[in-house]
Amino acid sequence: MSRPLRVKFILPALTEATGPYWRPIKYSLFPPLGLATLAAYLRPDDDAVLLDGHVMPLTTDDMPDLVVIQVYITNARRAYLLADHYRAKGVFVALGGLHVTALPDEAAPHADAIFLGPGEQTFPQFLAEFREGRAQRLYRSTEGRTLDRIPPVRRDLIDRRRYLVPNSIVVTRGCPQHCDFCYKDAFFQGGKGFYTQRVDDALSEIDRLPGRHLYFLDDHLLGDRCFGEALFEGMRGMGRLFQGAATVDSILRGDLIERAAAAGLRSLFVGFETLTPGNLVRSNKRQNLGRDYTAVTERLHSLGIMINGSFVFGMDDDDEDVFRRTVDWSVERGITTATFHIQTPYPGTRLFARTEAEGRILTRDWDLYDTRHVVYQPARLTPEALKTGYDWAYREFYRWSSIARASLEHGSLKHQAKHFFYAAGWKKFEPLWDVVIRAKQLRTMTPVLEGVLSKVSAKSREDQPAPVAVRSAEL
Ligand code: B12
Ligand code: SF4
Repeated sequence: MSRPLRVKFILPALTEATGPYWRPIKYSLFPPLGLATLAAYLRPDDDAVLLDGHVMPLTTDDMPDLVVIQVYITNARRAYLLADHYRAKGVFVALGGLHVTALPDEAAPHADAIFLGPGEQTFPQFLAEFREGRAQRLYRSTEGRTLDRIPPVRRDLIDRRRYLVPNSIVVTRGCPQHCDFCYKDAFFQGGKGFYTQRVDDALSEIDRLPGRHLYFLDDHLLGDRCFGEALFEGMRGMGRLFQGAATVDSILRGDLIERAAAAGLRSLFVGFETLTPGNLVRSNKRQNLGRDYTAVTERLHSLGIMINGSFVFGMDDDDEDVFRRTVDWSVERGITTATFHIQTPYPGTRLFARTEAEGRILTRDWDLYDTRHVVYQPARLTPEALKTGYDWAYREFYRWSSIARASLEHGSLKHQAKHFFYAAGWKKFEPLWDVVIRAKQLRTMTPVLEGVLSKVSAKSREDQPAPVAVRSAEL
């Protein structure tokens, strides 16, 4: 057997984490789950460390055998600098993640090996070959993707005190939809674009997580009905409170959302994206077309589920009134938190290819591709008007008066209070969060979060007796 390896996993900070938009709490939410997933493929006698540049200083004076770096578009510059530094010292550097997959030719000169697509199949193959001294330059994930029997995520490498949501979890990969602006089709090219864990594996991982609160980081938690039904059945009676993300059509279809609420779903990130049908058609977001957005908000509210609405500004049908229309609708519909994005054509997406072919890409400075800057020529707005409108929308939505008005849209006093404290807590108490983060006391806030996420709705079935967990073999 070969000697044990010393491996260093690094998530370099996104550029904005050091810029004027930096909100320490936003970057202290989730630990680097992708890297902890990869670390699980090491041998028990290997020595691993995991550094997250958002929450801790990066030391670079060491000499590990292998450095593994996760590259997002806005940390790419910093990732390449780190990679160059370690390679100059003779350390083997592996680069992977969304940006490497989108632009392998850009990443390759900074790495000894690059990885395209998800790492569950390629990384263990690489490790075996690396130990034998015959690592390849390029590993591409293709057919044979599966999450069956993947080893447990190396959560022991995560310093839980540094995160508000150490219990983040992903039980699926990808998404069944094909929106033109999304990373998904490019990242999963060459193999399956949506697949799930076995339900019993997912339930076991949930079981291993301490406390009550969970955050599912899956792109689309309701994307597979059978999987969702079994997962939520299994979770009933576990006493969990959880958050996740889903599409508007999946909320309106069948009763999966009721099952999720009964299992403890308390807040959902919903991709509304635009209130204009023409934009949906052009961006191939067909699952939203003709859907009654108001019915979505009503259904979620009736189940006591708070809504984080995602909206994109600057699509081709958007003009000056898009900002006011979107904010007014969100406040009137009682959306709890909103995430606004300036449309951003990520390299590798169909949106990028189209925008580039039309000569509308204004800059290739990837640091600016953070959905807060205008990097392309909008059709019906000037870049300045788009940026000004985006900034205005955030200010307007999170004014005290807007938060209060949106809260009052809910029927019960408890739901109103929850909405108010959740939205205000997220955007209005930045100095308090900073103090808590500096004192490494984020976990003391978890009970507060759990309190705000507690049940409000009479319609929830949480009180019913818990059924026996459904195992994936029974599906
Ligand atoms: C958590 C998260 C964040 C965290 C990131 C920090 C962190 N701790 O990870 C925070 C909150 C900071 C964040 C911010 C933003 N995010 Co974000 N985020 C996510 C989210 C929900 C989960 C990431 C995750 O843990 N995935 C699960 C793990 C298992 O997968 P993974 O990380 O991709 O790792 C796998 C592979 O990539 C690969 N891999 C990765 N690195 C390496 C390295 C090697 C060597 C190898 C072999 C393999 C490998 O192997 C891993 C296992 O398969 C994803 C959605 C998603 N479901 O992935 C969006 C996502 C990454 N975010 C996105 C966006 C748009 C943003 C924001 C711009 C949103 C905004 N306006 O605020 C910002 C800023 C990002 C930026 N500036 O680039 C997009 C990215 C689009 C793109 N093309 O880049 C995603 C994909 C959401 C989406 N569906 O559109 N985000
Ligand atoms: S529904 Fe969301 S995750 Fe799925 S392809 Fe569209 S934008 Fe991407």
